[in-house]
Parts: sequence; C-alpha cells; structure tokens
Amino acid sequence: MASNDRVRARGVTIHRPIIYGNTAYVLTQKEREALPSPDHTHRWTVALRSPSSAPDSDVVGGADDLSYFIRRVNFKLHDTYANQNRTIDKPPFEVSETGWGEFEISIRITFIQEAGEKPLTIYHHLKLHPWTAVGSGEPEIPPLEVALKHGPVHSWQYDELVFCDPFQSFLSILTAHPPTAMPKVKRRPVPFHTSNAASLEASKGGTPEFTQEMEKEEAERLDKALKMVVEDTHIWRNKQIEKENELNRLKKELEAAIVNQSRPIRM
Ligand code: SLL
Repeated sequence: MASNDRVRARGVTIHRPIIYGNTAYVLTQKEREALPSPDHTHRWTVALRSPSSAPDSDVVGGADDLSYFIRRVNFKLHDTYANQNRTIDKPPFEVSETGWGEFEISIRITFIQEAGEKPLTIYHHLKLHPWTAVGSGEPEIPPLEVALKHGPVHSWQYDELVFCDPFQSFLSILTAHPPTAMPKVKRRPVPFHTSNAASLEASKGGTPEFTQEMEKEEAERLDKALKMVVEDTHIWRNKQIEKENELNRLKKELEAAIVNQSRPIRM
C-alpha cells in the first residue's frame, strides 16, 4: 500500500449509481415438467447492476462491471430454498432460480478493501406477478395464462451509493471508472416500480431501461405528492377547527341547560 492510502479526501462526496431488483418469467408447462419441483411456476433473476443497459440488450441495466468497487454480494433467499445464502464474488452479481412465491430478498454488498466501508444491506421484494386492476380496486395476481401474455415482469429500483470523505486510494479507483451515462430520454419502456403507476402499463412493452429523464419525472411525482399532503393537511386542520368549535358550542349549550334545570322554581 502506498503511504497516502489511508488518507481521507475530506469534504469529498462521490457516488456510484446502482439498480437492484428482479426479472421474472412464467415457465411453460414443458419447462415445469422438466424441473425437479413441478410446483414451481416462475424462473427469475435477482441482481445488483449498473443502471445503464448495454446497447440492444434484453437485460435491464448491467452495462458496467461493478467489481472495481464491489467485492462480493450476498443474496439471502427465502427459507424454502436450499442454500438460502448465496455468495457471489464475481460479476455478474446475480442469482437465478425457479419458484412459486414472492418474498423479500436481502442483498448484502461488500465493498473492496480499499473502500474501508462496512458492508451495506438493502432489500428487494421479489416480484413474480404482473399487477392487474391498477387504479381500480386492489391489485390482484392474474392467472398464469394472463401473466404469460403480459410477458416478463421487471421490478427494479434505482439508487446511489454515496461515499463521503473517501480514502484517497478508493477515490482514485472510483474516478478511474466513471459510470456509463444513462440515455437522456426514453427509448424503451420504463422499469416497473410501485411508486410510478405509469410504469405498470409501460412495463408490458418489452425490456425497460433507466434514463436521466426518469429522475426528473420522479422529482415531479415527489413534488406533486408533497403538494397533495400539504393540501390534505390543510383540509383536515380546518375540519378539526370546525369540530372543536362545534364541541365548544355544544358544551356551552349543555352547561346552560344544566344551570336552567337546577335553578329553583320560584312560585
Ligand atoms: C408466499 N411468503 O407464501 C411467501 C413465501 C416462498 C417461495 C414464498 C420455492 C421454494 C422451493 C419458492 O418459491 N419459495 O424451492 O420449494 O408467497
């Protein structure tokens, strides 16, 4: 190690974008019969990747190899799986399996030693079923024939790993590997996400892709949601004031009635 390896670049903040999530396919009858467990209905891949996609790829994200700063990723699956702890120590950082149910997967990221960072655990809810009844009633799991027509389910979350005051050596490694920029505008469907109702429909149209435009749209959705919360708070506050006034009025009426009742009747 060079002498300045343990020196921190104070005041510097550097981040690396990531996506994590899953893609799931409905198995055909033939595929199911070929499995040791014919009750499995889906084939899926859970992964940690770079957000930008390789050109003309049918994979969501994954253009960059993240092993320049990530040493290992542990995926912890549901108890129903044999060897539920899957350690992936080289890229691609992903696990493919078959199964019948959705569950929470914990994804533990271990950084390269130079980072001097503790491992980080994030969670992804494995998504197998396309949502139906969007906006009208509770979402339901559609029958497999319907899901088959819908095509693969893509459920991915964008996030950023932020490093504050990084060690000089780690900073050099990061700056030597700039992430591939995401396309500015949409060319493909947007990845499904529960916070974005529009993505439910869009995710039917093929392999989705993350873009810079999505960031702007997410900011707009957050703005809109904040305005709604502020408006609602205002409405409910006024209702509360109204009800408190009514309560006071009724209390006074009641007091007056009691006073009247207990007043001696003069003959
Ligand atoms: C559910 N709470 O009931 C969830 C559990 C478990 C999924 C889902 C395969 C297990 C095996 C599998 O799909 N487990 O290999 O038999 O929906």
